[in-house]
Amino acid sequence: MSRIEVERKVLGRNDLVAQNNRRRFASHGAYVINLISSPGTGKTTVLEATLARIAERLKVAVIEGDVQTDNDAKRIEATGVEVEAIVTGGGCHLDATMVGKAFGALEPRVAQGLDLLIVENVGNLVCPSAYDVGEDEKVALVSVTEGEDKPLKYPALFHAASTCLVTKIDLLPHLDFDVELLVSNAKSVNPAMKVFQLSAKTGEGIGEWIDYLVASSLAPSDAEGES
Ligand SMILES: Nc1nc2c(ncn2[C@@H]2O[C@H](COP(=O)(O)OP(=O)(O)O)[C@@H](O)[C@H]2O)c(=O)[nH]1
Ligand SMILES: [Mg+2]
Repeated sequence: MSRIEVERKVLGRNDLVAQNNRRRFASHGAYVINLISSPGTGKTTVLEATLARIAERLKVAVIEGDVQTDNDAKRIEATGVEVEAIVTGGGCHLDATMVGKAFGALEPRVAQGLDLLIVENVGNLVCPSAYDVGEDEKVALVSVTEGEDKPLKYPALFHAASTCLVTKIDLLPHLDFDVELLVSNAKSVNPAMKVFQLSAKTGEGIGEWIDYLVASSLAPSDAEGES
């Protein structure tokens, strides 16, 4: 069997588990997002800023993926939100089986209901984009220090994601960075991409992102019954 055939088979198996996850998430009525970016883009910091503002409006839980250490899970635990860690031990992405197992551990703690499940993927712009974990949407994050060309260099992620967060905009005055060029590059790869520009540090732009998350989480789910 060629390498491509093996990869196709693995992804096919992953998709079956992801559909099972999707049914389980839907049975709780949870909207599920999968955060994907390079290491250091600000996923955990955006998550902390989001949880601090959203926890009163939504029942929310988090699955934290990391290659090594449960440092990020500890940061989320400190916010008081239910969290389960996945340490991949070197693996460059989360797959549907890992997320299903972590959700199994979370399930008894979210029995009172769950509006929103947030998955923080392993920091990597390539591998996580190929793996469906049963999410409703992938959210790509790119910070203003990473270069305007990232959507063009990593199109698979910007095809797979339907929302893009441009992070760390508080740094713009110190940088020679063209946000409009980044946004137009993201939209050239995926014309339907929703884009939010924000700073987890100052809170600028976080409100629009939160309003979007609340509306998505409280909208009636259409995931159940999908094949
Ligand atoms: N200036 C600034 N720094 C940020 C912001 N968000 C995150 N950072 C910093 O970026 C670094 C990486 O953040 P982290 O959330 O751990 O990134 P992750 O690896 O994507 O989860 C940390 O030093 C954060 O303090 C922001 O909005 N503005
Ligand atoms: Mg992190």
